[in-house]
Amino acid sequence: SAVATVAAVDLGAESGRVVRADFDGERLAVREVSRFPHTPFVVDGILRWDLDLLTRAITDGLGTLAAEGSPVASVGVDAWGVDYGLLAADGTLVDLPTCYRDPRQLAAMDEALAMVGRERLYRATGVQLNEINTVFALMSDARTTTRLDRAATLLMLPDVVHSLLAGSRVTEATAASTSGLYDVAAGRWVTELADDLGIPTRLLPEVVPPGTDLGPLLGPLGDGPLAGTRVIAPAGHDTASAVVATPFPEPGALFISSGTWSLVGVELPRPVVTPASLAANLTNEGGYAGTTRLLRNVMGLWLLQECRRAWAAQGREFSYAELTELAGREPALRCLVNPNARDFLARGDMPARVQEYCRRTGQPVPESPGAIARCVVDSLAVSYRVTAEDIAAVTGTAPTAVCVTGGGARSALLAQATADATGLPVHCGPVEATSLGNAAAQLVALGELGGVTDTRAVVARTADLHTCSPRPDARWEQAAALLRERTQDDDRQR
Ligand code: LRH
Repeated sequence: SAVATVAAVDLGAESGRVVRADFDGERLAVREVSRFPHTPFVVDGILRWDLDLLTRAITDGLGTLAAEGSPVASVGVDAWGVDYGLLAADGTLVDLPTCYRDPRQLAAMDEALAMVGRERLYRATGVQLNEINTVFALMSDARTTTRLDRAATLLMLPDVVHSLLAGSRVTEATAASTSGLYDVAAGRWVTELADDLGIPTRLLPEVVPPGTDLGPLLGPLGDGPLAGTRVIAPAGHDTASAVVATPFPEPGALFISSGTWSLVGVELPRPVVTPASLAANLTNEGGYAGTTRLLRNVMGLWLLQECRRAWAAQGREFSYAELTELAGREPALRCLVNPNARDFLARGDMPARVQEYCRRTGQPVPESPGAIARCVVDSLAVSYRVTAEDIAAVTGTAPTAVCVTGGGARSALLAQATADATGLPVHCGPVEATSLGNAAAQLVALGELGGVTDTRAVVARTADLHTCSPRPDARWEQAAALLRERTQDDDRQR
């Protein structure tokens, strides 16, 4: 049968990629056309993303795809949440987008808490209190820079790229939902909150649902080999795209979108904003087709990414496969860190910080890279268990299985630890869920796929999936109790 081809651009914190997706009515196949690593750097005292490199690499990748000769029906961009670009009236960026790991956001969050309180921030948006949220970056912009004065509109990062591709000036709803300034239930910016925090509401753009056609691809590619290609917004938040392509072999399963972050949650018809969800600090992010993703951001593979970077700087290069191999030879559960402690948020010497955390909390200090990686893997698995318990308490329904997607689904060690810690079967894959979900939203908009149920059936048919069974071991339950205590201590120090 005829094949529809679309391009999914997926921007991650470590690297971006342009992916070709082909749907033949039966199977959805994705293939990476190009991949481009990138690193944030400091400009004018703030950590920023290298958007010039990213846009050049995206255009080059689309050029490579065009050269393959098949017509490309559409292109769509997803990226990590919370970060944004500021556009001047002529559509150009006023400066490079800032990075949520800049320490300026910690101080801004503390100020916001003092000004309006945690409960108001949560009730207005359903979004967990997290120093990475857009609202705190914008507060810092307003108080310590003049960048907002030069801007006419704010767009979330995927839509900054869409604006460069199609000249659009709107932002997509799932991306907006990560900002901490958007009410997912009501589908509107919470302008009263923005006003009270000193954030100019004139910057907040029109919000459109995933699947919106943003116009024809402009520029030399649109005028040339990609004439006729549309720009279609997918679920712009990468995690939302990953959930679209999570197969969910049983209803009510917990998803873990596992990359730089581990996003651990469930898909629900509507937000849950209650005293219990506030106390558990679970977030309600916008999902595809009006769903809600009730989840927690767990710091994720970031800890291992930064460990690798630190070791590489000392001339010791480890692949993820080598690291998990070394970690697998270490005994489980010797020491545990709270991955979400502020200690681990910023870039830096992560092995030393993991060791320091263990020392400070009176645990055995892991010395070798294998022991440190083991500590990280166990700590993530225990965090997943705690999150699963919190979600069950808040929704009244205990998950019966876990679906892990993204790069983290490659790690058999992490999958086994997750199964053991949660006591649940863990379904692994697809690794490419984000790109698949991005492509699927475009294909639904083009009328090639029926919707999310259809998408998940296609993904289950196409992808290489496997299941990991839990092994009973009471130590994980004790570890979960311990992690809860440490998390309370860490939060008290905030
Ligand atoms: C994962 C992610 C996550 C958070 C973070 C900033 O890539 O999008 O959901 O929002 O990045």
